[in-house]
Amino acid sequence: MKLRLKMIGIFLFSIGVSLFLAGCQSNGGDENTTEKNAGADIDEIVGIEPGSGTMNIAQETVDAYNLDVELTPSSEPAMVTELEKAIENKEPIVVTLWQPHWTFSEYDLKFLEDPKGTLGESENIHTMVRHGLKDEHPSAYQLLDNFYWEVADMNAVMSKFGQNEDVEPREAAEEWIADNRDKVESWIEGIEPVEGETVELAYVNWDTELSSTNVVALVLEELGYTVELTPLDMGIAFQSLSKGEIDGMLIAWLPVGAASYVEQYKDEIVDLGPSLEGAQQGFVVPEYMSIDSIEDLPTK
Ligand code: PBE
Repeated sequence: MKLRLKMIGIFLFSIGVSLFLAGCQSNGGDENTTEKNAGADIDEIVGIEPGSGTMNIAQETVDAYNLDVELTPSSEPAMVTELEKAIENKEPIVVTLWQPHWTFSEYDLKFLEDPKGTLGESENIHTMVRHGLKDEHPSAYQLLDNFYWEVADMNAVMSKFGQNEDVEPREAAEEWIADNRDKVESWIEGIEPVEGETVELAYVNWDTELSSTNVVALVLEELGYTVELTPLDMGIAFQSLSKGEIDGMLIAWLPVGAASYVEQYKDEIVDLGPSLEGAQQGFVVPEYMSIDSIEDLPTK
């Protein structure tokens, strides 16, 4: 009787061991499959605000590569939250993102290669004003024309408030101005101060645009202007500028991001050229993902 129980015990034990080993093997197998088709479990690209340059070119990219993924509209903060959640759980995720952006210093991220170039290579952020601004507010026009800074400058402002909800973009811009007096002096040199004039700048609620727009607004205030800052969707901002309802904006990423809007409105707006060069947009993933190219994503 005792022996029999022992035999049954050993039998059950060995079944347990083989089940355990089988389990290990199938786990290993799954991992291999995941490695090979790392892009295959992606069925979504987390986007930002509909009507943004980013979403327009992201949709063109999904079409150009015939991707079998849903481009989900969202917002910059919601997209960043999704990215942070995925990173916390080491899950796969693809987002539309761009440089400069503070998330690149916070997390290990990479741009997926874009062999078709539909998301653009190097982008410049152009300043645009309405027709007539030069004559009606020459000092503001001159400052907007002179405003030029580097990726590192924008990053410095953006990281002060992007990572810290207690800091307002305006405060971050004030700090940057205090630390970069030389640059600011070079923009305002020779410009006549004004009294009692108001200018209105439109911006979109993105950290990059909040940075530049707040810096420029503060410098215009130094010159004596009252500055109204109006948050608008990108398409509405272009439309308003074309009608002369706003005076200027610092939101147009070119040659690719805002190209469709510029094409539509180019005759009704004045392009003052880049305020920043060497920006980039793309599909971005955490470094731990094994895919490297948009071509590794599932196609239809
Ligand atoms: N962005 C951020 C904007 C400009 C800045 C890249 C999302 C866009 O062009 O859509």
